Amino acid sequence: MEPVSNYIPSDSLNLFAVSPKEDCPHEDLIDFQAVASHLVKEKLKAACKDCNATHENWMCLLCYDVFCSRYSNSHMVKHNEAKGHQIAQSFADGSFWCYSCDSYVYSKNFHTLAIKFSTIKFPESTSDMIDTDTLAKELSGVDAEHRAQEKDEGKGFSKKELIQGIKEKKFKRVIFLTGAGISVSAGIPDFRSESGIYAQLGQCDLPYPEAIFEIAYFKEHPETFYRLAKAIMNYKAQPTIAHNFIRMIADEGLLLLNFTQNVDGLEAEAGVDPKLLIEAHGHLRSAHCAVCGKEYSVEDLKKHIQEEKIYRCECSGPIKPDIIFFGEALPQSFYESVVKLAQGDLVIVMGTSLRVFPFASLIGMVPAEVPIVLVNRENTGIKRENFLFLQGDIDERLKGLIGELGWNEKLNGLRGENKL
Ligand code: CNA
Repeated sequence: MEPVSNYIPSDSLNLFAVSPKEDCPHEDLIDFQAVASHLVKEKLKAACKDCNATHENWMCLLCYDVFCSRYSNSHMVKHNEAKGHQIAQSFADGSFWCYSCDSYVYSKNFHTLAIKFSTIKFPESTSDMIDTDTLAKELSGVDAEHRAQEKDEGKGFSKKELIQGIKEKKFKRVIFLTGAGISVSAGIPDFRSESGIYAQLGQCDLPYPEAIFEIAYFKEHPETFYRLAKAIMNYKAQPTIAHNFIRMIADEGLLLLNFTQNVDGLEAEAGVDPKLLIEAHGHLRSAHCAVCGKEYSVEDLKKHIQEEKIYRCECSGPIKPDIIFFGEALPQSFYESVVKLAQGDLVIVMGTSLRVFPFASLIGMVPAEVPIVLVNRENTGIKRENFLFLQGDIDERLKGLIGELGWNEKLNGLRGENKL
């Protein structure tokens, strides 16, 4: 695939942080327990203290006051300037921004707030199912500082147990949590790898790379996202070994659910039943106005993207495909399916940095007795008992696994880039 930057004007050579800063020195000022007690349903509905705006507000993590975003009347920015309170949480997507670091920030200390945010934003589908305190306790075992020590090693769960358990159908309710890394070998760049989208966006005129996927930024500057969409649309990707591995688990009747962060549709392309697929960050099969929400033809949107014209609604808002941008709520199906994490008997995590919330909080909802297998280049912060880390290239690691399961022929019969 051609670099994304080929489609984007390189009139700025700014380089930006490519992921939330994990060592923000200002988080020491936060009393996380106190913030958690202020993060309640009523707070999420609060209007901006200065202008009464109710849309896309933020809560200051130092004084708990609520102000509007820089895309409304910038009262949280002004609050930071006036009071020096640096860190705030977005009520649109639960992310954390530090004004002094000028960056999204995250560390294990924010886990409880991230989970509490997810559970109260959608109380109708989660409050009876999830006990936030238990989750927070579980998550204290997920430590972002512990990365990539083991190869093929685990605690309390071995590769032999994994293979035997699948062969003998001891695992009957397998859950996959997947991310952009499983589509990289199909030619679609991920976000955070060295050659990922964020690194390539270093050459664009964006305030910071994540802005390209922020709904508020898109409403003002849709053209950058349209160029990226054109690059991705023009690339006809095929399912990878990872997509086909999920399909094979499904064919064995062992798949409970695949939560994916990907929007490329390659799981369905590989033949995974859409009913077993939760596309947490949406898809490219339909389109709506980013401002008023009116539905538009995705084919017309694609035509506009190809011709590099902004497709606008009658309200003048730009039309976007139904992928979830930062600042937008995840689909209801995501929250409704969260309960299934307690029903799985094996969880396989592949190709994700587990940095995007609330998706990343799923890992903390896996019961302690259920083994988690991570197939990834680096350990994305999972540290617990009952854990096996298959480190390395996903396709290579899965090829080995598939061989040991005796499924080579099955794989060869499936479509896509199987490369055996
Ligand atoms: P990410 O943050 O870019 O993380 C990808 C992870 O996969 C990293 O840990 C990489 O080290 C790892 N990885 C990449 N390639 C390989 C490989 N060949 N072998 C082993 N490990 C590998 O992406 P996440 O999915 O965690 O972030 C969530 C974002 C990415 C979601 O909002 C998605 O919508 C978004 N995204 C999706 C696509 C897609 O649909 N294919 C592409 C790019 C971004």
